Amino acid sequence: ASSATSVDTSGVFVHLFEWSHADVANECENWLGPKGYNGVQVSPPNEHITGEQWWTRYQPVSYNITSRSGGEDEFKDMVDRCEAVGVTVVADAVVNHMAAGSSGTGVAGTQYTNRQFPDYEQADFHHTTNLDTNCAVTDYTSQQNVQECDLVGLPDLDTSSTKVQDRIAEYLNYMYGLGVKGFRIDAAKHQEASQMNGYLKQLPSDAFVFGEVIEGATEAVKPEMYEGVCYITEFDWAQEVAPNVVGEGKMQYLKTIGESWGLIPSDESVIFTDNHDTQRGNAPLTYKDGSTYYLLNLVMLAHNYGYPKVMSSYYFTDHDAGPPGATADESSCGDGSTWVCEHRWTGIANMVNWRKSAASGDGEIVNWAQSDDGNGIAFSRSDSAFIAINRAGNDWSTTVQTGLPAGTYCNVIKSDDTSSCETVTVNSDGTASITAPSMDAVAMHVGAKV
Ligand code: AAO
Repeated sequence: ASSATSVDTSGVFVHLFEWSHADVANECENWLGPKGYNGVQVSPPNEHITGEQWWTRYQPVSYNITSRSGGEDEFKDMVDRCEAVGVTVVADAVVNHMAAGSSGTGVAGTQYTNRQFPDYEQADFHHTTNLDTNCAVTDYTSQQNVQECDLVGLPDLDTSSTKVQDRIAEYLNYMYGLGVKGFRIDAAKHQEASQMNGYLKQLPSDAFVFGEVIEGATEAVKPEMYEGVCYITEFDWAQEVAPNVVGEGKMQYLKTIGESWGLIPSDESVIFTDNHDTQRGNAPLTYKDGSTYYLLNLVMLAHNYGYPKVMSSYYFTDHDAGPPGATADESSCGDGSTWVCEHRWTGIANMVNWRKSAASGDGEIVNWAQSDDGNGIAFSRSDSAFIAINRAGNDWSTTVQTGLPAGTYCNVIKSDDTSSCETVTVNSDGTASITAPSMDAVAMHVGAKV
C-alpha cells in the first residue's frame, strides 16, 4: 500500500456525494483544480436499482457505466476534464454484492432475478445448500459470518472464486482504462483480504485503492488485516478527535493524533470528518453543527496524519432522501436547501493548498504552542505553513514562532487572494503576533505570500 500510487496522499481529496458527472467535471475546472484538491470521490458509477433513495447506488445490477450521475460518455468527459486539472477521479466500487430482491430492473434497463444477473449466476454468490439462499450478516464476532453471509440482504459475491475475482478486476480495469486512477472498495470488510487482493493485484500498480473497513472493538474483522493490500478508512479518527474540538477534551491533546492513539499507520490511512453513512448515523459532527464541524475540518487538513477526504453533502433531514435535482454550482452551493458544498467553505478550501505547502518538507509538526487553557493551539510544518486554531469562547492573541520566512502573508482562513486578503506579518526571526478569533483560526503558508 505504501508503494507509489498515482495519488499523492499528502494532499487532499473530496467526496462529491451524489453529484452528477457533468457537475463534477465543472467543479474540477472551476474549483477543485484551482484550490489544489488532488482527487474527487464520486458515487458508484455503475448501473444500480431504480428508486429515489441515495442508497440505490449501493445495489449494483450491472457494471455498465450508467447511473443517476450520468452515462459513460459523461463519465469519461468528467474523468478527462478532472485529470487535465490535476484531480484524480476515485470511483466508489460496489463489488462485494449485487442488488437484493427477487427481481428488478436497473437504471439502464438490465433485468435480474434472485441472485442472477447478466454478469453472475447463482453459484457465483455465497449460498447455503440451496443456491438461491444465503445466511445474513448478524454476528460481527465471526469473520466467517461477516465475510460469507449477506450484508443487509444484499447477495454476497463469492470472492474466493477466481471467476468472480476476474469479473471484478475486469470492471475496475475498464474504469482504469477510462482514466480512473482511484477506487474506494465498498464493504471491503465483508471480503476476506487475500481474496480482495485476488482482483486488486490485477490492477496496474499505480492505482490508488482504499477499502471501507469499520473498526468495531469486539469484532473479528480488523482494519489491520487489510494493511499491505490497500489504504484503509480510519473511522476512529473523527470519533477520537471530535471530542477535543467540542466537548470535554482539549485542543492541546491533538498534537499526537496518530498511531499512539491506536489509529492505523498514517501512510495507509484515509481520514474524514464524516462520510455519507456516518452523517446519517453516528458522526460526532456534520455540516449541521456549523462552526465546530468547521474546526474539525481545519484540524484534519492541518495535521500530518492520514490522507484527508473532505465530505461534500446535500442538505437532508430524511435519512433515505436522495440528492436534490438542482445543478450543483456556485449558485446552488450553500443555498440552504440543495448542495452544502463544505469543500467550498473558505477556510476548508484554502487549507488544501496550505497542506501542499506543509508537505513540501518533512511535514513534521513543529513550533507547537498552546493557550493557557489548552483550547487554542498553534503549530507549523516544513517551515512553510503555520496555523493557529481556537475553540475557546474568547479570542486568543499571542506571539508565536511560525517557522515561516519573514514577510507578509494572507490569512488564508479568510482569503487567499494576495491582492486583497487580510494579512499577517512574520518578523525576521520567524515570530508573528497573531489573533485566532473564538471558534476560528489563522493560517499562513508560503503559497500565499503577499
Ligand atoms: C437498503 C435498505 C435495507 C435493505 C437493503 C437491501 O436500507 O433496509 O435491507 O437495501 O434491500 C447502503 C445503505 C443501506 C442500504 C444499502 C443498499 O446504508 O441502508 O440497504 O446501501 O442499498 C456495515 C458495513 C459497511 C456498510 C455499512 C452501512 O460493514 O460496509 O454497514 N457501508 C457500506 C456503504 C453503505 C452501503 C453499503 C456498504 C452496502 O458505505 O452506504 O449501504 O453497499 C458497525 C459495524 C460496521 C457496520 C455498522 C452498520 O459499526 O462495525 O461494520 O457497517 O455497524 O451496521 C461504532 C462502532 C462500529 C459500528 C458503528 C456504527 O463506530 O465502533 O462497530 O458505530 O454503528
